[in-house]
Amino acid sequence: PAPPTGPFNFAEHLFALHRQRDDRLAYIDDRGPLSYGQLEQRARQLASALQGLGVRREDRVLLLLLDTHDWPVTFLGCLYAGIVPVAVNTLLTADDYAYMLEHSRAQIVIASGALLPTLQTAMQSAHHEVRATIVSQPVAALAQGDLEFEAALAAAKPLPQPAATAGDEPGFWLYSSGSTGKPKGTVHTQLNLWWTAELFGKPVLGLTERDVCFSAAKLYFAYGLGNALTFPLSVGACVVLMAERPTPEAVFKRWTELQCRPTVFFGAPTGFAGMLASPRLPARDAVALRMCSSAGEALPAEIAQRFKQHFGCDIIDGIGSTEMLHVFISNRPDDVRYGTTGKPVPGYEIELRDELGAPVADGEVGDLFIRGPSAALMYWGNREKSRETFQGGWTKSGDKYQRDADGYYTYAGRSDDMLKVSGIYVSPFEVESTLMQHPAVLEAAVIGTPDDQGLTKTKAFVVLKDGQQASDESLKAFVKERLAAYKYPRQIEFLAELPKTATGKIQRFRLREREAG
Ligand code: 3SK
Repeated sequence: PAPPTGPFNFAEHLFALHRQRDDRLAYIDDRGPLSYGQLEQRARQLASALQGLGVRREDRVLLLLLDTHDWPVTFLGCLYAGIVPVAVNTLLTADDYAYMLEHSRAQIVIASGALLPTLQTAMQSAHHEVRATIVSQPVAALAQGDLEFEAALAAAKPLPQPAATAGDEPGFWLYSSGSTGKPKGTVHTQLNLWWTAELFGKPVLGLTERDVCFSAAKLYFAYGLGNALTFPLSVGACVVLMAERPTPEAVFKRWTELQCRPTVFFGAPTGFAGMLASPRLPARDAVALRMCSSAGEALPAEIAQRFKQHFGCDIIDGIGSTEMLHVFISNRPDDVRYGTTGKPVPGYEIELRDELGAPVADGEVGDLFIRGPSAALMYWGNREKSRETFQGGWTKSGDKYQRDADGYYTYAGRSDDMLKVSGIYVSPFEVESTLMQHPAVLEAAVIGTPDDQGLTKTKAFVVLKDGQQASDESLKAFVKERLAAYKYPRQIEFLAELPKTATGKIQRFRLREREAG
């Protein structure tokens, strides 16, 4: 498809698509429905409210919101005004948010009431520029100076005109984590959103206005943003949003009990495995699913086959990245090869390279590079990491892949040390250094190990100091208290010593071999 030329505002692009039928349902969340007309009205009111608070074009606003329809209202309201939303993971710690507030220099924070205590702790330790906090769905009395989301909207007239943003200028940020160092502020353009819908959401997934989309991956993930905002709103579909954790029971409730039952579900392999293991798995005729999508980690064939046997619908596995904004290699609804990630999405070029940068032959494992129009502009304020990842039009993914003679791609591990647990990156070094803060721990090494379904779980090998004792449960709790809870090691094994090289480097590969038996 030819991209729009001249000024391009993605929020206005979406609103214009639906003005003729603005009573259509756009979202249904735990509070109730929101039509396309209400979405536009509220987003433009928010745009106006932000301007009223002195926020200017290109200023950044931190979005720390659970999945309710205030999320798309906020995100699109910012884009409409040319303000740059910085959407952040709601599961992080006060230290993480303190860093993000300073790094992004956000002028306003829009936060869910339930997340305020963590945000307030972060604000106390950060040298931030936040002028006001707007609170969505407060759960307690607001602190002085904080504004209530509904009241801020009610006091604002819809902004009459969209900002004449250019397709190529910074539009929004998502944070992406690496094995070492701080999270990277990944800067995307507004046009990148358009590209992911035109290249993947519409032609590959084949979403239509008759679909009801429901994503277990939250909106702050690039995957969730496409699934529950960019794609459905680009075709006029309806979206189910859920603020709570996507446990099997919470997902089943939305699949079976809503008046508009989801037709397309977006999840990750660990979630599908958990659902299949649940005694409450709904019967096939209790759901309205026509297709599921999976990303985040490679989908084991056995999980997909069992799911298909039960529900009669395929799980379309693909791989994307925060840097490319969405999926660039994928199976297709009419061409599914379980156990593989499928073929390149048209519009993206894929190369598998050896250590010297030369393409590898079919059947050989190589480092995955992608070239396509939805690549991020850069990591904000981090030239070194930007250059490592964005190489002359090509983006290095950090994954290893191999291609077979038929052109299907199969995941072959990571080229860095990052682990993907339940579809979310975890740095083994961050977990190790946290374990080593425990007074009883001398050394720790963390690896990924496959569970009985082939899904990666973290395991820590720990050496205790002489004469010290600690239980595995107390160490898990210690990590959970200091890092985002999802980063805790699922297993802990105590060793007398860790395998090391002559120069004292921990040999994680020996621990992996030991695990593999
Ligand atoms: O993890 C993935 O495969 C993914 C897919 C779509 C968008 C973003 C990501 C990280």
